[in-house]
Amino acid sequence: MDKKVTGNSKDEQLEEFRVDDQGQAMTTNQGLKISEDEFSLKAGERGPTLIEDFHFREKMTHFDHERIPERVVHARGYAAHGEFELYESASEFTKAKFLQTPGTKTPVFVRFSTVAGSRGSGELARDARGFATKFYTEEGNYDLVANNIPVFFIQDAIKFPDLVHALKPEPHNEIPQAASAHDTFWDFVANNQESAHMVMWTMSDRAIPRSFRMMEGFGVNTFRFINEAGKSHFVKFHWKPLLGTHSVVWDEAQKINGKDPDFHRRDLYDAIDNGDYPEYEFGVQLIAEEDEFKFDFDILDPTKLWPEEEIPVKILGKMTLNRNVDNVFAETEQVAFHPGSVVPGIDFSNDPLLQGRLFSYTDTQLIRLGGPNFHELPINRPVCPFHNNQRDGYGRQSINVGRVSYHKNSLAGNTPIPVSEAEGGYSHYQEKIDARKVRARSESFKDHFSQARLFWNSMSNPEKEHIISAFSFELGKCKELTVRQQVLEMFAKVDLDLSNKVAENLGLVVQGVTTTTTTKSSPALSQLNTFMKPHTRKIAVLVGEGFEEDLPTILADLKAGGTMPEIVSDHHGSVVGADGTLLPVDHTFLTADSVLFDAVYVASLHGKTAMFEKEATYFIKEAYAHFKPIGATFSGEQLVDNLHFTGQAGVLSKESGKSFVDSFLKAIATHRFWNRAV
Ligand code: HDD
Repeated sequence: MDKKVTGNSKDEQLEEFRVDDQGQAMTTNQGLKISEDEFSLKAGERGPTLIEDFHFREKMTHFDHERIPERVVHARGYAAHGEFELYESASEFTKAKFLQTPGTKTPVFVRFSTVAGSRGSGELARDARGFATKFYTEEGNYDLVANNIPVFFIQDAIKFPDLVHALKPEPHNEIPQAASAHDTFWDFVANNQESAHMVMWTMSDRAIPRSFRMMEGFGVNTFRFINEAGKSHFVKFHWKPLLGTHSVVWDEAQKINGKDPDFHRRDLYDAIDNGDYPEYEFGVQLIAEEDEFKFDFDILDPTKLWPEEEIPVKILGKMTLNRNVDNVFAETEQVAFHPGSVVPGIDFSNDPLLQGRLFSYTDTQLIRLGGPNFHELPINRPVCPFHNNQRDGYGRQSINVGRVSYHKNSLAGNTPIPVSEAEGGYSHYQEKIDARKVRARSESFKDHFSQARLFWNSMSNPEKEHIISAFSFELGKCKELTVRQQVLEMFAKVDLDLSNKVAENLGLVVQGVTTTTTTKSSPALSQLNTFMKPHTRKIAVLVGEGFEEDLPTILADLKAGGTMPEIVSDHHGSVVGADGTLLPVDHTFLTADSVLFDAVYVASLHGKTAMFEKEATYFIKEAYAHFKPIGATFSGEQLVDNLHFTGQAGVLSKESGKSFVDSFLKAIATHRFWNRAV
């Protein structure tokens, strides 16, 4: 077979492993053609199945072994292929080859995930999102294993099992699934106050993203860049989505989990399938080694972010996700990330969370993927050659020829052989360390509240209100009053007003707590300052029979503006316009719901059935309550008027034609109208 040439070295490599079964004769795994696949071999038509039925045995055994352990965290995930293109050389800071020459393209594979839930859980859980990227570079795989939140719950990896045990469903009844709203999680928070900053983020809109395509990614840990001259800079990694950072509201998130628990994966899959490729810029924050102690926080503390206004994010390139996987198990489930997979020019800091991560990831793959050869799975193979003396183990695929599997040797000319740094050999940064072995935490890690408050100070009013409701929801689900009280006292240290408002909702009182005083804020943290674009936003267009002849033009203009109008009506098939035009119906009120759309456009008052007005009214009311843009023209205006929504922020009903389209696109770009009277 000719080798596939796509210009993407990973795609070309994967092609060698793709199997198309269509049109082929069925065989056993031994290649034996099968003549019958519906009846097991029996002693007589009504008799018992015979053990000699090798086809039955093979088929059943394989099925019995289909499942592998899900990831201990980040079990629910979805992935896509793409490429990273460098805009600007980073050679001043790192010698990593894929970051040297502008225009260099590197194949990538990205897996997004929720953290707490099981593999089948709903995707709109209030949770951090994983954002793990494997760069298949010429120098080996580089993994940037990031989250959509820039800080972490704990400062030392030894506490990770405790955190995860507290967060996961409680062990005595395995409740609740994919939710932090329960006693053990909040008991952990109150008793491990280093979690304050990240909890502020998980209670914010960041924890309920609108789409994987609309969230930032943060490497969290502090790494090092090393340049050709051996100079080191501390570095934090960022992904910035070109569609901006957007979220849904909590009531909506909970409903989406019921209406479409696959909402985020469907969104990613469909966007790539439609050619609306998700794009993220890659940026770095850099601190020269000599500036390590110049900040009012410890730059190695993973519960601290580096404010972007103080340490700007330098944009180096762009990642585009342009290909869905062929097989979710083979690729998405079997991909194995590791923050320790680095290339020359990228090194580690002493961040104690990172140090522990460097152990955990390989260890977990050993049980999850069943042995030490997971690097040979097609999705995990580097695109560059790999040679060493590691041998054997379950599922070994390479056939290493020759008799030498040790170093040093003379029988194979002492190869494979380590090479010098000049020839690309990885050499660890020679940081000087003069210390005693201690089990301790640095004094400089002890301030848990200043940055939690900085985050709070940076929020707009609606974002603050969402945080207050999130705390009220989560603590309201805790059964233990002592847990609620301890958490209220803890967050009073962040902001008394926040804590008092939550306390009021819980019927409790907070007393005698001193709030941290920082007045600093970081505008980059508020989602109100993100990119606002209408692109790829889904509009539910409510249409009944006899629609006006201008409607198809309006829909075409909305599409040309980058949005995705979809027709919702009271029956499947088509709706018929006043002039006989047919519009194919995409969804009915039974199969769609306002929570699955970004905006609603009401184009008719009546449908074929009496249900139309009732269902459309419900649809509009819900979209309104979720602060979404609502457009209405023709007889649809009447429906919006009946609800007294006309004239409210983000409700457009007294315009028509092109001016309606322009205003509606602008409203869709605004995302939500928080100043609406509810
Ligand atoms: Fe982790 C998976 C991100 C701290 C141990 N982690 C995992 C994934 C992401 C992250 C995105 C999913 C990868 C995938 O899609 O396959 N983890 C983070 C970030 C952290 C972090 C940004 C904070 C800086 N993790 C962290 C600590 C430990 C782990 C402190 C343990 C010491 N993480 C794991 C793990 C997982 C994992 C148990 C589960 C599945 C896997 O590795 O492959 O090893």
